[in-house]
Amino acid sequence: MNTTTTRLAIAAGALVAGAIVSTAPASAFGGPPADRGNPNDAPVHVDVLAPSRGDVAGIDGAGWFVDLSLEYRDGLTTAGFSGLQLTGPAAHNDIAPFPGTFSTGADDRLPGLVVLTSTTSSTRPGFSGPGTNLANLFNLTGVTDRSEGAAEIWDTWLVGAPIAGEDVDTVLTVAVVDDLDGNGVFDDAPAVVPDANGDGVVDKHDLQQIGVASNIVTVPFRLSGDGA
Ligand SMILES: [Ca+2]
Ligand SMILES: [Ca+2]
Ligand SMILES: [Ca+2]
Repeated sequence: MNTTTTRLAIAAGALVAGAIVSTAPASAFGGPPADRGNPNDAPVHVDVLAPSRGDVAGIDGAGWFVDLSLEYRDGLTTAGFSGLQLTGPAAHNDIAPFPGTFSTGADDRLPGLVVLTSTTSSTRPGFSGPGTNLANLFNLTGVTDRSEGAAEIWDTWLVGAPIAGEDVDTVLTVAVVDDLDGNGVFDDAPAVVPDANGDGVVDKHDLQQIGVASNIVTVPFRLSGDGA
């Protein structure tokens, strides 16, 4: 083994050891590290770039980000990607040059994506509790890498209202739903994820029951109630 190979082996060993042992910083959340799923056997791979596990995010329950990287192994067509998106509430909604609708429910630009929080409001207009698919609230959607026939899409949401509460622990859950209607496109995210396994909560287990095309990422973090 030459020096370069040895260094690579050591680095790889350190990465593996890190993945198993050291990704769980001491925090108020306890338990195992964030569930990253298994990226190796699915046609879509989800990474949550923000928030990180244990973060205390935002201002008065708003002003936090959800920032995603979604890699579709078979490219943009199977992603159901329908265009670049720069959108938001009120005057920002569905206007040139990168129109996209803005509401709760499945995203018009990336229609297989499901984004949930465990504390999503059930009383705000358009929101129906933790099963509410928040994907169509994302503001900025673009294509970052198309090498080797795949498509990596970055997708970002600046949360403008305390839709998941404040001064509260929550869990973000992100996945891409499977091709449920068999049209060859991952375009089947529901507006509201049902309690499919009937255990009284809506979480990753219900997504597993519905069927997913990706890993399911869960990130426990806290929504700050502090002002600016
Ligand atoms: Ca949209
Ligand atoms: Ca489909
Ligand atoms: Ca359930």
